[in-house]
Amino acid sequence: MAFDPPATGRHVVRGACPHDCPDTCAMLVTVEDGRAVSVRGNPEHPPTHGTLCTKVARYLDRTYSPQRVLHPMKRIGRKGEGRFARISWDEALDTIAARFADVSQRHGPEAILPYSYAGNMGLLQYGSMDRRFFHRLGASLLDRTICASAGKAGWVSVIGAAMGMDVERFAESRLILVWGSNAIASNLHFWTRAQEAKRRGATLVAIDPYRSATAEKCHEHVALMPGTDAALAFGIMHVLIRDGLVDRDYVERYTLGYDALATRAAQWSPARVADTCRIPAAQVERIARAYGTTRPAAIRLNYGMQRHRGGGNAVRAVACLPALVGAWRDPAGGALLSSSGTYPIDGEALERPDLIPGKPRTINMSAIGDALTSLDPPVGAVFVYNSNPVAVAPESRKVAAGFAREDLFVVVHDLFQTDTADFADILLPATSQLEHFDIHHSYGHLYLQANLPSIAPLGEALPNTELFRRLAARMGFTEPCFADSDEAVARAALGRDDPRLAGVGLDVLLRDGFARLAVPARYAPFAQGGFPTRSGRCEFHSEALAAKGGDPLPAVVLPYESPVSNPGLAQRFPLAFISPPSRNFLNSSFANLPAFVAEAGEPSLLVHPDDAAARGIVAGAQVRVFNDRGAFLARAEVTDRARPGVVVAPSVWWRKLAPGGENANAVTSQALTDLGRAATFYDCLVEVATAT
Ligand SMILES: Nc1nc2c(c(=O)[nH]1)N[C@H]1C(S)=C(S)[C@@H](COP(=O)(O)OP(=O)(O)OC[C@H]3O[C@@H](n4cnc5c(=O)[nH]c(N)nc54)[C@H](O)[C@@H]3O)O[C@H]1N2
Ligand SMILES: Nc1nc2c(c(=O)[nH]1)N[C@H]1C(S)=C(S)[C@@H](COP(=O)(O)OP(=O)(O)OC[C@H]3O[C@@H](n4cnc5c(=O)[nH]c(N)nc54)[C@H](O)[C@@H]3O)O[C@H]1N2
Ligand SMILES: [Mo]
Repeated sequence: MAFDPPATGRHVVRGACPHDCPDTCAMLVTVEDGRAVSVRGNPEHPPTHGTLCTKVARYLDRTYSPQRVLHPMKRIGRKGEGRFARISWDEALDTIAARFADVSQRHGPEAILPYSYAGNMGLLQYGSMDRRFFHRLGASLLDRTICASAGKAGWVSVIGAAMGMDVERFAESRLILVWGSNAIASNLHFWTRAQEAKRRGATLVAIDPYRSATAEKCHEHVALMPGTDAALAFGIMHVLIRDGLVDRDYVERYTLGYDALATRAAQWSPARVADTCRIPAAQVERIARAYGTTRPAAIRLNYGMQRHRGGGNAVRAVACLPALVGAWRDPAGGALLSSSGTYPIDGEALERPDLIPGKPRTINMSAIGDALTSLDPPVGAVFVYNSNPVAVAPESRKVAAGFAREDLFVVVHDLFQTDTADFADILLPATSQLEHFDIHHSYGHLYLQANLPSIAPLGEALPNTELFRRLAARMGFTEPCFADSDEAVARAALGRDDPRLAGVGLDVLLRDGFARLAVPARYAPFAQGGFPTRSGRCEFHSEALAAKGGDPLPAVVLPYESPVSNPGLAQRFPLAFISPPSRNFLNSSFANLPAFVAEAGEPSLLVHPDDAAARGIVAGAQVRVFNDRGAFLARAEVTDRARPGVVVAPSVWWRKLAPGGENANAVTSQALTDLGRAATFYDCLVEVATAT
C-alpha cells in the first residue's frame, strides 16, 4: 500500500478526523514501534486549535477496541441473530461476486443496492472506488438524504452554493444566532469562537425547542415548537421591514425579489408568529431589533432545524436574513450552514458517474424501510458500509423487517458488529482512520487535510477503497479506473483548475498535513454580492424552484405531525418528539464502546414537569414512548430543559444495547421534507406513559 505507516521507532503522524461533524479536526497520532499510543488535536491547525472532542480524544479506545471485527465472516445463525463464522477474504469476495451475478441475472443489476453515508467523510473512503464499482455494475442509485439535503436545497436556492461565513470570524461577531444547533455537542470548534465573541461582549441567542447545553450558555433562548422556524424568520423580517432596519443599498444592489418577500413577511406579525411558534411576541420583537441594529450579526444555522416537513423552506427563510440587513458586508457577519461548496473537489473524477449504464432507479435512503419491504422489482442484495441503517434510519420496525428478509443478500462492511451487521450474510472488517490514507474537506471550515496511516491495518481489515478495488477485479471489471491507487484518486479529486486550489495540491497536504483554501484571510464571500446563483444575486425569489413547480418564495410549511397541523393525530399522540445527538456518541458511532456508554448513562427522555405531572410520570421512572409506528423505553428525566409539549431523547443508541431492544427510531417517520427529499426525524408526535 502507498504511504506505509512507520513500523519501528517513535513517530508523530498527521491525521484528520473522519467523522460526520463540521469540525473535521486535524489529529496528531503518536506511534511507538507500530502501535498508536496517543492522539491529540493539532495545535497548528487553526480550526482544531489543539483540542479534540470528548469522543475522538479517546480514539485509541475505538481503534483498539476488543469489539473490532477483524476478519471476514459469514452468517451461521438465523437472519438478524448475529452469529458468524470466520472465512477467508477469498471466500468472502467469491461469495459476493457470485450472489451479485445471480441477483443481477434474475432481476437485473438494479436489484443490487449500495447503502452508505458519512461514517467516514474522507473523500476516498466516503465515495470513490465504491461509487465507481456500483456505477459500473448498474446498481440502483442511492439518494443520500438522511442528514442535510433539505437544508442544502433551501440554502442553495437562495445563496447558490453551500458556502458562507468563515467559522474563524465568528469570534468577532457582536450578535450570534445559534439556530438549530447544539454546538457544544456537535460543532465544538465553532462554539470556541462563539465563546470568544461572548467574552468580547457579543450577545448569543439559541433557537432550539429545548434548553440544550448550548442554549443554557447563551444569553437568550427561544424555545420554539419544532418545525416552526420559518415563521420565526418571517417574524424577524416583518419587524426589520416595519421598523426600517433593512439595508436598502445592499438589497437593491445584490438581491432579487425583495418586494414579493416583503409582501409575504407582512403576513407574519409578531403576534401570529408567537401563536405559531408558541413563544412570546415580545421575544420576536426583541430578537428582530437586536438583529437589525447590531453589526456584525452572524447566524450559525445547523441541521437540527431542517429535520421537519418544512425543513427546506425553513433554511430558505433564514438564509434571506443576512442580505436584508447587509450582514454579509462584514467578514464577521452573514451566516454559515455548510462550507462544503467552497471546495472545488472533482466529484466526477472520484465517482465516475459516466460508468453508469442506462438509467437505473434511485432509492431514497431515508425510506429504506419501505424500499426493502415493498419495492417492485424488489431489492435482492444490499451492501452496507459507512452507515448503520438499522439503528439510524426512521421507522425501525420496517427497516429491521426489510433487513430480515430471507431472500435478501446482505453484505456489511464495518469496524464493529452493529445492529445492521447482525443481519449480514457476509460481514467484512473495515480499517479505522489510523489504518488508511485519505484526504478531507470539511463542511464547517476552509482547510483541506491529508490523513496518513499511522498503524498497519488490524487483523485482516481493509479500507473501503481497497475492498472495492478487489471486488471490481473479482467481478471482472477491467476499466483502468479500478486500478487507480489511493494516491492517484486523491490527485484526481484535487485536479480542478480553480483559483481556490492555487498552492494547495496533494504534495502540500502530504508535507504539512493541512492547507487553507486560497481564499482571503478575512474572507467575506458576499460583501459585494457575487452570489453563485444563476442571477448572481441573493435570490429571495427563486426562478429555478418556480420552474420546477415550487413556490418561488420561502414559505412557512408546518410539520406533518403537530398539534396545529394534525389535531386529530395530536389527540392520541400530543407530544412533539425530537431525538438530537448525544454528546458522547456520533450518530450511532461510539455508542457501543463502554467508556462512552458509561458517560451517556442510559437512554433517557427529557419531559417538562407539567407534561410529566399530567401523566403521573415521576423522575427516574422507566417510560414507554410510543405512536402508531412503534415504541421504545427510556428513563424519564423530569426537567424544564424540555419545553411544555416537547419531549427529547438524546440519541442514537444501539437498539440491541437498549432496554427493550428499540431506540428512538422506533417512533420516527419515513415521510420526506418539502425540498431535498430528506428525512424528518424531528417531525414526530408521540405519547409517553410509565412502563409497566
Ligand atoms: N457529539 C456529536 N456530534 C455530532 C453528531 C453526533 O451525533 N454527536 N452528529 C453529527 C452530524 S451527522 C450532524 S448532521 C450534526 C448535527 O448537529 P446539528 O446540525 O447541530 O443538528 P442536531 O444536533 O440534529 O440538532 C441541533 C439542535 O437543533 C434542535 N432542534 C430540533 N428541532 C428543531 C427545530 O425545529 N428548530 C430549531 N431551531 N431547532 C431544532 C435540537 O434540539 C438540537 O439541540 O452534528 C454532527 N456532530
Ligand atoms: N433518531 C435520530 N436518528 C438519526 C439522527 C437523529 O438526530 N435522530 N441523525 C441522523 C443523521 S444527521 C445522520 S448523518 C445519520 C447518520 O447515520 P450513519 O451514517 O449510519 O452514521 P453512524 O451511525 O455513525 O454509522 C456509521 C457507521 O460507519 C462505520 N464506519 C466508520 N468508518 C468506516 C469506514 O471507513 N468504512 C466502513 N465500511 N465503515 C465505517 C462506523 O463504524 C458506523 O457503524 O443518522 C440519522 N439518524
Ligand atoms: Mo448528520
